[in-house]
Amino acid sequence: MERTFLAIKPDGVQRSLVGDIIRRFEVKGFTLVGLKLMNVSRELAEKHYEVHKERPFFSNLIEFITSGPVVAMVWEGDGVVASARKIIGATNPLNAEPGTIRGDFGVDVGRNLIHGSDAIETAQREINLWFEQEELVSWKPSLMSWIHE
Ligand code: IDP
Ligand code: MG
Repeated sequence: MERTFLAIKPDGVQRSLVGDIIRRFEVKGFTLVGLKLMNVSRELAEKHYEVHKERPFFSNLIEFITSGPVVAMVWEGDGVVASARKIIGATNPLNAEPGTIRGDFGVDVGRNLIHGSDAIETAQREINLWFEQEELVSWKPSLMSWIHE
């Protein structure tokens, strides 16, 4: 079953948006299989954002993501990787459509509330980076037959 890694960034936690953000993935019909509130070490942050290490915003990004608690999550479902990216919206909240998380709650690319894996392979890498295998819970919601034909 397809899985993705999502993280509510420190701005989402500080602004009391954790419940609202989680709710969007719940009501969509995806299954939560991993969840933890954590402070992010510089080492983890740098590994997570490794592909951006040459970008001018890298040091600000690392400062920001390590500045306060983050809610790290793994969600499961058919097509969850691409669908979660749509629910999250464009990287710059000013370009994100209303109805998306970034479109509804943000105005600044450096405060865009949530991370979501950009591809199935990236998701696998990020889940392994952020979670131990035993922290993930495989379960079948009992209302599945009302969500899937
Ligand atoms: P994504 O989060 O939509 O996948 P990426 O291009 O992977 O966007 O960039 C990772 C994160 O780096 C973004 O979510 C954002 O917080 C930050 N970022 C990206 N581009 C810029 C920029 O031009 N200025 C400042 N921060 C940026
Ligand atoms: Mg990205």
